[in-house]
Amino acid sequence: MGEVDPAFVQAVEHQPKLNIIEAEGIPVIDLSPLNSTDNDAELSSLVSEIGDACKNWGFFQVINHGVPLKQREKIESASRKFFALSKEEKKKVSRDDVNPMGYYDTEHTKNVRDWKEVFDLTFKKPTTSESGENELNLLMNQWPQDLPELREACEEYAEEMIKLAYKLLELIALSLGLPRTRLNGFLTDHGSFLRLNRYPPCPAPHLVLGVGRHKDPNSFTILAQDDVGGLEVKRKIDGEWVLVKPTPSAYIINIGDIIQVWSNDKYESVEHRVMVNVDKERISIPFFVNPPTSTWIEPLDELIDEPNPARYKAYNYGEFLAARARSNYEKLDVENIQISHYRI
Ligand SMILES: O=C(O)CCC(=O)C(=O)O
Repeated sequence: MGEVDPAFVQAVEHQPKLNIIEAEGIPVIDLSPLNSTDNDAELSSLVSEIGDACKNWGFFQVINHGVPLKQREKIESASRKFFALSKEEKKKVSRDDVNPMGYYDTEHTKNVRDWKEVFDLTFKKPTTSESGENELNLLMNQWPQDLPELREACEEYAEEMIKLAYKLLELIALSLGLPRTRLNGFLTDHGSFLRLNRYPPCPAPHLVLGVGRHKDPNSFTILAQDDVGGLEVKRKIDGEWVLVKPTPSAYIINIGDIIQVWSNDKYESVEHRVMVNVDKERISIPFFVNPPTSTWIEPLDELIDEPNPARYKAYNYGEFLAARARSNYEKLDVENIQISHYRI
């Protein structure tokens, strides 16, 4: 296998093993009970499956989720066409210091460059978001001129993702013993965003990662992956990296830092990373479900009491993201901010 630019090379302890363990155990949860309004027994068994998956894995897959296959095929095909454009065309819609939405191929995770290219999109109206240092960043989508189908596919898909996000948020609330709509207010005026990831073939997949090990800072993520595979999850019971086997048309859901804090550690955000392939490209499409950046994140009142006091101080989500963003685009010598910094 060939060599690669040292900027991409992981420290030896983080290099992926190519003899893969497949995580057959990652729960696959059927959401069809949500379609029958009057079957309480089925709903409560679904809620306990969700609770067990959140507690034991922090990851699960959902089937019969209600997202039309057509929308998924449309966005995947448009993504492939976008990434097939020349570098020059893609650079015309590059993100920059002012607007973090658009194309880029230099993201770093844990200060090592990721083997990937990315296109980020927001579904809020053109807006400004306050960063930690009270700078104003403009969030504005950029669309390649000659690929109108990309915009249509992304807009339709994002609508479906928001519907699915509410279903999942309600199930998670119920699984924590909360009223069904307890968390819904956090998605009003939400700052969720959609990412198109392409992991090109790589001559040295044993040295690099498509995305380095990380936990998601958001509430949860809804991920579509193609049939190539590469997503690995750090299994809670033994710390082994295990591959999430692609399940056609399923979505992979992972709990992020915000749910860990809201739930006061009842659920945990789990580390994951992406391996790349020597001869195949891989496409994945995460939808990051975010509350507005103005939200203060802290354990929910209902989940704290005397024997279980709050384990985190409140933090401002926009400031947290702004601190993270500084390390996403350049190699720094310090670890990026984590929720552990707010532990009481
Ligand atoms: O591509 C994947 O499977 C996961 C992507 C991911 O973790 C990310 O974009 O943060």
